[in-house]
Amino acid sequence: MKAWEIRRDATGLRVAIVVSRFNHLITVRLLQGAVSELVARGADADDLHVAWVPGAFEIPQAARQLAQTGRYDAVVTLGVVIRGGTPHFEYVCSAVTDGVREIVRDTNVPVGFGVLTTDDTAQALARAGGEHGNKGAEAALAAIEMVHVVRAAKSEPGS
Ligand code: INI
Repeated sequence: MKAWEIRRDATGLRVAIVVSRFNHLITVRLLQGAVSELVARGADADDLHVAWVPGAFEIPQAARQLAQTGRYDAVVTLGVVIRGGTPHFEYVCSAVTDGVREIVRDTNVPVGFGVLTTDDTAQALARAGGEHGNKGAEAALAAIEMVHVVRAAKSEPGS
């Protein structure tokens, strides 16, 4: 058995980060987590380009546009959707998850998914640098790993 090496080095990577303003007190924490993770793993802060969008619903359009430019090794998407007791929650969640999945399928550019979908603000805060870690950092790390997986998969393991 041979396996491709797991790589988590962000040196030289150009990354677009799409972050929604809705629930911005929480999304800014996700952004801090994502940027810290990328820089800690070697990315140059000047190579991290941030696009703010109004809400989670708008994330896929901006992420697709950025992925299609060919200028970025990866895209990281960040948002917070909080259940408000209305069907709107389900629609926004479906739109953002389906939209991001389609970008990956259509462009093959790695997209880290850091969109929280929670019942309440406390759950979101716990996942934005609180007791359950930072989903923004996790999404950034997933994107870094996938850049290397996609590159490495062009050759056999160990080559
Ligand atoms: N957008 C979010 O990012 N989070 C939410 O919780 C949310 N809720 O609950 O409505 C939300 N709605 C706005 C939506 O994403 C669009 O920006 C809006 O509908 C305009 O197109």
